[in-house]
Amino acid sequence: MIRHDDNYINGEWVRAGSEDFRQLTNPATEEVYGEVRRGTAEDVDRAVAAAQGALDAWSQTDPADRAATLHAMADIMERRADEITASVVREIGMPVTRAKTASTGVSISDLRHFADALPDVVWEEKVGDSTVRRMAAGVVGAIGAWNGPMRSVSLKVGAAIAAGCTVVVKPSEVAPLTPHFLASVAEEAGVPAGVVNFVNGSGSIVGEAITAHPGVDMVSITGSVGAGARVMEVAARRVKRVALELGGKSANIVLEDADLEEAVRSGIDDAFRNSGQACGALTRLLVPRARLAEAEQLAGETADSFIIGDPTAPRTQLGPLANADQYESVRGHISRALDAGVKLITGGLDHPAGLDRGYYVRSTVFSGTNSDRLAQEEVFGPVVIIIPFDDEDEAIRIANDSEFGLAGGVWAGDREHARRVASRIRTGRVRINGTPIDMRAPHGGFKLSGIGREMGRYGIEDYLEYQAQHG
Ligand code: TXE
Repeated sequence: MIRHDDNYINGEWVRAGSEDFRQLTNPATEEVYGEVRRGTAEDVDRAVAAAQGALDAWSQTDPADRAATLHAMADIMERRADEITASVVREIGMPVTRAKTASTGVSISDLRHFADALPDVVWEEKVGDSTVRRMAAGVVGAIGAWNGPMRSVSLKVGAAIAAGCTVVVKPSEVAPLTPHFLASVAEEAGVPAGVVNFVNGSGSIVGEAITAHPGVDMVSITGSVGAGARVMEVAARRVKRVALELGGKSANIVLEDADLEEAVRSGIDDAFRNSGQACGALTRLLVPRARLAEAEQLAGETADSFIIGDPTAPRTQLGPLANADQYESVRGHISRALDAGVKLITGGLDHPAGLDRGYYVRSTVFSGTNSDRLAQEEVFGPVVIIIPFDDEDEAIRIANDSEFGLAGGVWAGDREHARRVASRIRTGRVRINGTPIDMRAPHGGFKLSGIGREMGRYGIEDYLEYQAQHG
């Protein structure tokens, strides 16, 4: 059993203030393997005081020194990559081969991207006789999610400290252990006391205390729409800036002249990463009506080919869902779709063969319409719905007919055609013909998907204010 008692405040590991513990369950085995002591509002007070105390000195450091610190943190993470990966596998059931790259590897490269982007930030420019400066936004509250326990935190911490801000982090209470490696990495890299602080605990106590705290200037959260909206509401009382990285229901449009087979295979792959627990997953597959039957067959075959099982096994592509609540939630979505008569292509509610324990859900494909509930709500599991369209305008209309606006995909015979279509889709990013995401480009959403952008220079700029100096 792992027992984690401490918060990281002002450069020291200090016992959290409550006598309550959150138990941690391995989603692949359903065994309890650890517990974490919950923090309190008083812990938040101490962490915010530390962050306020460190702000002036840190914000005045040379960006080149901050870049060196970020590279030092990345070096340490690289050295400790195996233990960080093992932690995320145990904590949320992310398959190890994927966790190495999509969790640990990307978190390392994000830190390096922030360091490399610092020289591109225009810190000072002349407007007439005045000088316009970029300044750190102040003390940042950073609230993480369980689906990407390390990355949802490292993106915020990396960008914020690059900008010269200091941070109070609350990892998701569902997956708090993996993000703590970042605190220990910051400590080892010699990040000054108070620049990075971690407080464990629930959203309703620690999350609210951070958001409401008069000493916190800005709050950045990755999570559900409900939690994001609540943060915005509480932050509004003190007119704080917010960055909200929330959910998605992204469409992958496969146009008439695209390579249907490649598009469907790549699209299903995108949708099922992290067992579909990815905010930008392409979970609506839009295909020409004349090719619907072909697309259904291809999608079903691709979904069936996923190797599901033990996340510690290198071959595994689909692990369990991250926790019992998520398992129940995803099964609820599937069950409602079945009750509503949406056509099931493959998967469904049966437990995957040979897996007696663990929160496993079969890779599932439905075929329906965009007005099905399944096409409108974020499922956050390995579930895709195929939707036919009659022409390009209809495909664009369907893609935009969503409360969310996070991501999308367009497949066409030529790139320019795909780009024209992409420009009409109201989402924060669009993958064209399956091109991988460049992690230096911005990530974030329109509509219910949120406010602000993470990653690369754009991520840093979210944590900066302008100051005009006249004279
Ligand atoms: O996350 P919550 P949940 C979506 C996804 C998933 C659903 C529910 O659809 O099924 O949300 O997940 C903190 N003040 N995503 O309920 O509650 C909380 O402690 C301050 C999408 O497990 O939104 C945690 O640290 N903080 C997604 C974080 O918010 C509060 C990632 C997210 O928790 C708070 C996760 C409050 N009042 C879920 N209430 C994505 N965008 O990738 C909660 N929190």
